[in-house]
Amino acid sequence: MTPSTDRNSALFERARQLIPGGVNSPVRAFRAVGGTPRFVQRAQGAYFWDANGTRQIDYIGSWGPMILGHGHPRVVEAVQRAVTEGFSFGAPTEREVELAEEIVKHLPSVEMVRLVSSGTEAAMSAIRLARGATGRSTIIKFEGCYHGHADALLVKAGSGLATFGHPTSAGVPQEVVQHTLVLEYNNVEQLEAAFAKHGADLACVIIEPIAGNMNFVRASRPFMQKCRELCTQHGALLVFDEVMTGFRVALGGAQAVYAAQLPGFAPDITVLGKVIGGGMPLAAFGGPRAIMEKLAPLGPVYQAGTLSGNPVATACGLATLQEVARPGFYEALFKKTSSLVEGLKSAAAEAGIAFAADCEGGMFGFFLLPELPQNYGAVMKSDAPKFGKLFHGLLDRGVYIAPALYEAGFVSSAHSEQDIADTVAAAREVFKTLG
Ligand code: KE4
Repeated sequence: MTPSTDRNSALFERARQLIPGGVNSPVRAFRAVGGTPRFVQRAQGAYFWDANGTRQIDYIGSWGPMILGHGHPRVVEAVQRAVTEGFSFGAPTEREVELAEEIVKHLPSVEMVRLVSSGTEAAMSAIRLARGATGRSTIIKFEGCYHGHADALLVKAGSGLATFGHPTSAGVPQEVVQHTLVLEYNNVEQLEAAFAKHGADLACVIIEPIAGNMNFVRASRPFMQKCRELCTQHGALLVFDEVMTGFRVALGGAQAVYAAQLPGFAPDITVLGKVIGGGMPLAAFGGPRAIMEKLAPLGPVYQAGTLSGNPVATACGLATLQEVARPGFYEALFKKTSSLVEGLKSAAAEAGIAFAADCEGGMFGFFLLPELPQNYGAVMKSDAPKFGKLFHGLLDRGVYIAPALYEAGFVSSAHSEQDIADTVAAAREVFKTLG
């Protein structure tokens, strides 16, 4: 296909005249891997077709929301019905209550929930709530974890251990991030040192329990246990950012995975998004009643949103959660995800490629590294050019993975065993070219 006949290139050229970078979210621009982003024309089940009509097996699924695949009939029907009843009211609806009931039903740590429109908004509001509930300002986040683009969370590690962070973005004043401590993920000693020094000022620790923004890095059990213990000991709140893992790695999210390893484990505040909206703009944050009742209009912590609990988005999210709650859903999903990961591992081994991978529920990650990295520094030792070749080799064979080595992958219930087999076969061919 020549650039002149490639509709993706033509659309990208048009888009770049009007939209910064030609995209409405930076990772979509393929800047980490080069090449032309695929403009999606339509999607169905496990696939999408780009502007040239080329089919891709979709392992991004809108970065996590499309756990049922694209265009699940029951979700489409629920959305179609909802739009005939009205797009938005700025007033309460029964369906918001039904969605809140569905979320609370599956997350024992969440007694109340507030619906918002994006993961960024949910994480930003959760931080404000933690600060309001504790009367403290300092927060801890971890290098490599992403919690959306609220100013206080766009922070990279300062030099040395447990120092206050520096903005990762222009336009974020140092004063805004002066209360944000950035630590190394899975570093127990650093966490203990930070609490020893700042414990009395700490409002919360916010963490991705399985860090999908480092591709796929689990918090170790000792590290997670220490996060919980130190927060409890110092009166800080443990905020689980489950925007990606919520209803994705298990019906009860990553907190259910950790509770199985650490009896009685629970975070204080949970941030949700992606799957709970089923692909529509919907996110949430929740926790115990005593904390959530600090929120306006009951309490002093202000938070609001014109489209919060939008009736069409809640229809999409509710239909999605009702489907994933069906018995056996996650067992069947995990069977496919682990079959993909094991297939990729064996294909890489056959080609003699350093390859490490992990998965939980419908989420997976892999690294062109000999072993699974435990923190951001280790992840970034990956061979970026080699990843770019792998990405484009798969793309040319109709397999669409994340265009960045620090992003996770997602399997939906619509992916068939044949799709998994075709993906592994494509990877087997590409791995041979990476030697
Ligand atoms: P949104 O504001 O993009 O809805 O959610 C922010 C967010 C918060 N927390 C976690 C753990 C997240 O992964 C995200 C957003 N994830 C990225 C993908 N890594 C969305 C893709 C994008 O930025 O375009």
